[in-house]
Amino acid sequence: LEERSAWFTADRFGLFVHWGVYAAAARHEWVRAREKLTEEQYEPYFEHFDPDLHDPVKWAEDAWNAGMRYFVITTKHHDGFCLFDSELTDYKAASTPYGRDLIGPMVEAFRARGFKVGFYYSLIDWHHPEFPVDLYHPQRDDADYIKATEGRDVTAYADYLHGQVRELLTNYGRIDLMWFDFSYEGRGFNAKGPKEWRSAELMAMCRELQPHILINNRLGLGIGQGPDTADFTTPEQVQPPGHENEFAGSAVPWEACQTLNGSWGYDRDNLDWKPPGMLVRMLLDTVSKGGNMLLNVGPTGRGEFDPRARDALAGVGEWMRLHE
Ligand code: JFZ
Repeated sequence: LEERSAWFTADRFGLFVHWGVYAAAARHEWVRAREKLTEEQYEPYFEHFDPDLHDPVKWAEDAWNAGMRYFVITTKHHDGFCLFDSELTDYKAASTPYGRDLIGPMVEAFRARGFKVGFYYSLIDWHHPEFPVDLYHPQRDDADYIKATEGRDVTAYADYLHGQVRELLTNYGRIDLMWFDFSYEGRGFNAKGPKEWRSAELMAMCRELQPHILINNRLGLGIGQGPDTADFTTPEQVQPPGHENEFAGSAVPWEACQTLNGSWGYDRDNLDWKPPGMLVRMLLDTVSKGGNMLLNVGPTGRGEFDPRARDALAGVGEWMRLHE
């Protein structure tokens, strides 16, 4: 683990990107669940998805200038929409008006700029016909819907999830990091965790396809040194307190993931933008405790970084250059 994670602990600072059809709704990546939208109500964002201003070379440039050295992209989020050209579904960018794979060009652009590349993949999937409705699902309060979907077979969904991860780790060259999201065993009806995801088997497949890969801790398995254990932990939207925190000083790398404004997906009318000075202090706080920071940008539906996100990254970059 120490050898495999050497680049990760040296790089320290990464770019997280949450992007999908929810960016067009521009009010949080959980919009479908928050507003309990049906498949039909959510459909227009897919039908009109056409990020005409998307330029991954620009994204890579902005992130590099902020001092970021690795990149993690949502290949699929909880709504089930895939940025990659999966053969296992039509719910993907290639089937929208945009009409093509978004992951290949992004991987290429970020690699060319010098980034390590990681894939976020949502274990949760509100689109898949065999994904059992649970307490997070958009139709969680719809008794008729729950009744009608009672027979859903989570093992059939797990086959799909394993198949998609195989595609991701086969079709895009070397992948440095896998960021699964997330397990919630014990939380309400049809809760899911390592048993439903078949996490141990999934992890073994990742390690077979990409032996050097780093895997996060949201598959519901243990952490640390062992065949079935995660390689790093992911405290979320909190800075682990103090040098005595549960992660500091342990052999297991940790990575705080943070947002620019509290939302991961593009949230146009949000006013909680963190000023660059705060972001710098968060980065210093993390690094001083031996951790990484994965800072998120939620690009717009047209494929750009919002000017407020670009300003934030530029502000961090300014500090970087003054302190090189
Ligand atoms: C998850 C997602 O639901 C969210 O949309 C975003 O992608 C984020 C990075 O990850 O949110 C979580 C997942 C797990 C916990 C908290 C938020 N958790 O285990 O405390």
